[in-house]
Amino acid sequence: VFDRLEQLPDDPILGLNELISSDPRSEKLNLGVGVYVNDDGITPVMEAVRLAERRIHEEQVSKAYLSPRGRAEFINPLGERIFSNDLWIRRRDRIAGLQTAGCVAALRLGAEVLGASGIREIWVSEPTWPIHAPIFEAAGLKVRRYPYYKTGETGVLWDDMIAKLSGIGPSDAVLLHGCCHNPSGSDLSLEQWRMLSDHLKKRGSIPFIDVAYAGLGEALDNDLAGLRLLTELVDEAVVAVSCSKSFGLYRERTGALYFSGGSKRNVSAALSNALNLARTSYSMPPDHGGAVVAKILSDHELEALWRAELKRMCEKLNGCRAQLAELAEENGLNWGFIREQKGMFSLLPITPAQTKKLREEHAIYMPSNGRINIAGLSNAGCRHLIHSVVAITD
Ligand code: PLP
Ligand code: TYF
Repeated sequence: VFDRLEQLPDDPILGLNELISSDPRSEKLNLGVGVYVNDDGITPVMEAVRLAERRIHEEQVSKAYLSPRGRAEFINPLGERIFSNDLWIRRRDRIAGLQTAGCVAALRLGAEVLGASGIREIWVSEPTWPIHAPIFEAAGLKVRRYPYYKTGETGVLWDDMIAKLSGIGPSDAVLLHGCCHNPSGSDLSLEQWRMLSDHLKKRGSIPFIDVAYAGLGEALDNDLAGLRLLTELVDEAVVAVSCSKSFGLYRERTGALYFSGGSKRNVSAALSNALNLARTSYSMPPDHGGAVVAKILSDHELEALWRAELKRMCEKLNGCRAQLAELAEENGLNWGFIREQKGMFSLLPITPAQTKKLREEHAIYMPSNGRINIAGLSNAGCRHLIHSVVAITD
């Protein structure tokens, strides 16, 4: 049976880790997979998470099944933090969510529910995270692309984007990055979120928002302002949330999927479809990450600690951005856009052949589109990157 199968390619980003660990060069620089790293080059367990885990370890008396929906103590407080207290309360009966195995499962379940609702096509930004298209295609949706960002620039291609989306209709969904666009780091302005919301409403198309970096752009509330405005303005929206970066829970697979809609009946129907899919694929989400987030968000001190740690991570990213842009400019590279962009990633204006050269000749690892993980840059790393780019382009 298995001889009828084709060998499929590895994950285009996660695969880099293996290459890097087998590289013996001491100067190697890992700018590949999007995980936060601190100044010591490690991806730490956040202190708030460690404390929450300790309490869970002491208090937990059972590992019995939960439900396909996961923990309400996770879904509700997380929803409140994402959509804001105010919106969450006002929309109490019109937003429904479930806990998922990371944002990836939320994206997949959301796409399946959209497909079951008659959505045929989903529009994604060009460029976008390379896993988006395969997830949506696996759910049976046709993936279309709207222009979004041109490498080397600061802002987004707003006019081209909205022109491309001029013909969308009720069988189209539009994928948006909530903040810290992956891979470009360029986000819509609040005014653009407003205009896009009007456009989507007029065309009867539903937005699907992927929120994977909340708190890592400017600050939690600023980063979520566009999503909140859109939720307020459009009739219906689907929102996939990741706790991988914002809580550092990557491998615990912690995320959530929310449906926001015009009526209690409709969001309940959407939720029931997602729950049915969960039940028939993995039954229920892994508990631990959700238990940790629930513990943090139910305790003022733990939440304050988490918010402070998140703020420090955000400040570090913005510090690295400023430092890299400055050093680049000193060396004649026009990389000021890196200073203006947000979150974990920016795209370097270099070719795939040059990324290969950086890897082979200078032990600098990044995906072939030139995306760099900003967090991976120490002082020395910035210098190594800039000098290497100058060396291969001279
Ligand atoms: N969406 C985007 C835009 C991402 O960059 C990532 C990467 O982690 C994910 C979703 C996946 O998140 P999770 O680890 O929660 O599945
Ligand atoms: O873009 C990134 O690097 C992160 C991590 O299948 C990631 O989003 C990459 C690939 C993948 C899952 C997570």
